[in-house]
Amino acid sequence: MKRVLVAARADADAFAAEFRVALPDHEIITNVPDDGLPVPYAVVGRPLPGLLAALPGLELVLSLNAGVEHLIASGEVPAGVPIVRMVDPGLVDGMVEWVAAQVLAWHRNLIAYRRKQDARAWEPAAEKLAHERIVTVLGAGALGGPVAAMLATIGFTVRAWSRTPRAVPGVATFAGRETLAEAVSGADVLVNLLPATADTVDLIDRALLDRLARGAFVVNGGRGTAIVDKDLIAALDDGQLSGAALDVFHTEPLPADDPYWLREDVLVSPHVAAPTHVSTAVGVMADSVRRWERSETPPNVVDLDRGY
Ligand code: NDP
Ligand code: OXD
Repeated sequence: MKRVLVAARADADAFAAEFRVALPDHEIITNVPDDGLPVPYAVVGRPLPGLLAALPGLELVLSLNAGVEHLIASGEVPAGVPIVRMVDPGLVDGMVEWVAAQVLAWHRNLIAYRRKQDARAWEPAAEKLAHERIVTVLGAGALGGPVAAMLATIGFTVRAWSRTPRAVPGVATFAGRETLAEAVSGADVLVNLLPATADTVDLIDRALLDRLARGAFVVNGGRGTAIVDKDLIAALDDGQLSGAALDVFHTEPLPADDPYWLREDVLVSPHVAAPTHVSTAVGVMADSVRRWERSETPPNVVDLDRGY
C-alpha cells in the first residue's frame, strides 16, 4: 500500500480519517516513519523544517494551502517533486463570501453606521447603487475569478487584472503590468487576490493607491506582502482611502503593537478569509493522487519559475 503522510497541521487526524475513506487502498500516516520505506505523498501546510527532505521516495507534495510561497521559499521540496496547490470548492466559496461581506459592508456604510451608533447619531449617508461603484480585483485565478464574477452578479462595475488574459463573465478584464494603471484607475474598491511572488511584492504602494477614487476601500485577502503598509496607513490618514479590510499581513499573527489593530477604519481578521476544510479538500487531493498513479499530471501544479 502506498503511503500518504498527512503532516504538520493541528487537524491532521481529521484529514487522515477522511483520507482513509477517500483512498482506502493507501496507508495514511500522520508521523514520519523510521522504517525507511517510501512515502510517495506528503500532505503539508507549513511543514516542520527537515520534514520533506526526510521522506524516502517522495513523489508529490499536496499543499493544504492555495498560496505556496512558504513551501517554495523553504527550499525543502526536493528538486523535481511537483507541488500541487490547494484549489477546492470550499476555498472558493470562503473567499467569495469573505470578499463580498467586506465590499458590501463598506458599500452600504455598515462600518460607518456602527461608529455613528456609538454617538447615537441618526445620520443617513448618501447610499449608492452597486453599479455606481467600480471594484477592481487584482488576480483573476481560482479565487479572483469567482470573486469578480460574484461582485458583478451583485451589480458592481467590476474589473479584474491578471498576468495573462482571462475571461470572467460580466467583468472587464486586463492583463499584464502595462494595464495595471488602467485597471485600477478611479476604482472605489481594490481587492487583492494575488499570490505572493517576486512580481507582486509591494505592488500596492502610494502611486497605485493614488490612482483609486478618493475615499476608496482596500480589501486584502491575498498576501500581506502585496501592500506597502506605511503607504496604506498614510493614504488612510489623509483620506485617499476611507478604510481597509485586511486578512493577511507581513507578519502573522499580527504583532500586538501593530498600528492596524487600533484603527477604526481598518477591519482586521486573522487570516480566515478562506480556510481549507477537510470536507472539500480531501476529495481534491485524493483525485490528484489517483491521477498521478494513472501517470497524469494533476491540475494546479505550481510553476516554480512563476512562483505560483
Ligand atoms: P491562482 O494562481 O489561481 O490565481 C492567481 C491570479 O493572480 C491569476 O489570475 C494570476 O494571473 C494572477 N497573477 C499572478 N501574478 C501576477 C502578476 N505578476 N501580475 C498580474 N497578475 C498576476 O491563485 P488563487 O486564486 O487560488 O489564490 C490567490 C492567492 O490567494 C493565493 O496565492 C494566496 O496567497 C491567497 N489566499 C488567501 C487565503 C486567505 O485565507 N486569506 C486563502 C487562499 C488563498 P494568471 O491568471 O495570468 O496566471
Ligand atoms: C491559503 C491560505 O493560501 O489559507 O490557502 O492563505
